[in-house]
Amino acid sequence: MNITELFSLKGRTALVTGAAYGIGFAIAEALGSAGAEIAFCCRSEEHLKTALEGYSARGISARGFICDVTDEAQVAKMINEIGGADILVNNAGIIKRIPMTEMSAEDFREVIDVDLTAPFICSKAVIPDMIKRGGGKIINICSMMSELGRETVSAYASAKGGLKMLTKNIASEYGRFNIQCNGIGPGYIATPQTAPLREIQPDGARHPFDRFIISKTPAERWGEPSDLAGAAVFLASRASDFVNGQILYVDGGILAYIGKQP
Ligand code: NAP
Ligand code: GCO
Repeated sequence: MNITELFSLKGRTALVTGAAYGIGFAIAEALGSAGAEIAFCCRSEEHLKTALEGYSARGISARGFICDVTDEAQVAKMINEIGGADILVNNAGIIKRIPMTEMSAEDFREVIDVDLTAPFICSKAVIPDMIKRGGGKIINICSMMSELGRETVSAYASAKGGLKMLTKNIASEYGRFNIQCNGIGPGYIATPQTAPLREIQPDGARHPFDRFIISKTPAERWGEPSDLAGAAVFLASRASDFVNGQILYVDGGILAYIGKQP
């Protein structure tokens, strides 16, 4: 097999959850550009419509579904309509930035439900068909918070830490069926999810957290969703057939760096 074929996704079906915009959209675009047939989901009709226009404008043929990934019946219906997936990217996610002692159990559970239980639900739904097909790829979108904590993100860090271990467990339990389950751990990426952390201040200054992240990133910049494209194609392709249970951090060096001296 030549190197181009090794990274080709031609003839594969990829389902990317939460891919109406942000990281999911960029990953779906990359997988589509590598030849995969794209299916994606989100909860909002408006987001779905805009996303379909976006994929079409980029020459990507994508099928979009309204599906809340925390709802097992909706997930089963979507995967049945897709006809199964060779590649599943568990990308859909939310965050609630609340000091832990002020966070309700309901808010905590909602974050766990989307960021951890939903990847379980979606993975459980695709694995039986992947086994019948002779194998598959599951990619879980983890986080810096799979390794680190910080104020106000207790639910999110708990979910992303759990997602790292779910990744390792799926790899352990289903590797013998030629299913590879790996994670991508993005650093701080400029998307709607992190927009509040990058808001320009009333005096025109950059957000303090924005400046903090720049000081903690050797690349001295926020990541762009497109920075994740290569890692996603690699982990979705034959090139990673002997890679299993790994988290590939695409973080501009944050996890390696103590941070710039003030
Ligand atoms: P985002 O901009 O908030 O986009 C989230 C996407 O998920 C949207 O398309 C949203 O569409 C969809 N979604 C949310 N809840 C859903 C649900 N229950 N069912 C189906 N779709 C749902 O987030 P992002 O920054 O692109 O992040 C994507 C993933 O990367 C998340 O797992 C996040 O934790 C992770 N991550 C982000 C960063 C970062 O710095 N941005 C870094 C590391 C990891 P609807 O609202 O229409 O459903
Ligand atoms: C936050 C951010 C982070 C990023 C990402 C970092 O509030 O700290 O939202 O959690 O979303 O997960 O990898």
